[in-house]
Amino acid sequence: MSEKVSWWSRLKGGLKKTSTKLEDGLKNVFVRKKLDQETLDELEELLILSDIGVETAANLTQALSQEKMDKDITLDEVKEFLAHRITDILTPYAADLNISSPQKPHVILVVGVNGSGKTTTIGKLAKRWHDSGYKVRLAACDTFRAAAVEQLQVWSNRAGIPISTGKANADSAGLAYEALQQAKAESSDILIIDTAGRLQNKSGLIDELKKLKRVIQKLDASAPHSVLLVLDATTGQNAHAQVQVFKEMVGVTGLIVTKLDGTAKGGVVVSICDKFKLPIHAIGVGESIDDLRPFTASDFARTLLSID
Ligand SMILES: Nc1nc2c(ncn2[C@@H]2O[C@H](COP(=O)(O)OP(=O)(O)OP(=O)(O)O)[C@@H](O)[C@H]2O)c(=O)[nH]1
Ligand SMILES: [Mg+2]
Repeated sequence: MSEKVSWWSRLKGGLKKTSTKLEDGLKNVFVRKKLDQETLDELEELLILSDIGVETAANLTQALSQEKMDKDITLDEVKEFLAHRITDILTPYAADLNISSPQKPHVILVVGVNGSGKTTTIGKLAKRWHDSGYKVRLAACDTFRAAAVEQLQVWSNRAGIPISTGKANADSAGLAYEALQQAKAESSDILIIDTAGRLQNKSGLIDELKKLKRVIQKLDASAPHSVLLVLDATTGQNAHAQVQVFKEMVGVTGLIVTKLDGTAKGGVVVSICDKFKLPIHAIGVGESIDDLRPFTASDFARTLLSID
């Protein structure tokens, strides 16, 4: 299989739950030939139920109404219309993570709630950057669970990437400091810091993240150069609350949305782009390393609408 074909099929497979729900819904809504108010209302409801977001759903429906009200319309035309509009919404936010900061290493702090996919995502990103010639170091600053360190160590050993670890319950800020010192000493290009999952409403844990930031800034005032928030798509609209809090508390620079394969709530990606205007650097559509992929607006929109 060519790279492009395999990526398509992985994306399609990964978004299947969301796209099937949307496609089935659209088939039920567009039973009349002419576009009328009832059909539009049903469409709006369907888009909201697909987690595309209340405001975004209203805007999309409004746009369709302006163009097609009382005119004949086919299911395929509706799908094309929505895919185009959604591509327009997503395009400004589909951006690879740029790691060409003048400061070396480029420090990436990875944050997110429990189990959102931080550690596995770090493993995948680290391997990819390592394979393309960057010198990478990992910092296992999730010191709450011994298993968390081991989990990152597995990725590090597999790919031959150096890792900084501390004892259980060690001070995570101190460990991050040491890791950055080490990364500077060995001229690493990238330092990726894994952190403990935390609920956005637990202020103690958020305070620790802030402390970690302050401490590494003693070595490099411009660090961290990226703060990646990893979001689990299966949480649907709750992901909005997560973005809001992490953005206020630690200044998120970009997002990674995982587990799109496990949910019919994949539309949440659209509402998050529309609302928070933050770049999405990658999406996860499965557990294997090839399932973490760059986020491309048109591919995502067309897959969502089941257009080949
Ligand atoms: N199906 C699916 N599973 C995923 C994806 N990304 C991560 N996972 C799984 O989600 C689970 C949790 O991932 P972790 O990387 O441990 O999450 P974490 O954010 O580090 O969790 P904590 O350290 O406990 O906060 C693992 O079993 C991963 O394999 C994805 O895109 N799709
Ligand atoms: Mg983890």
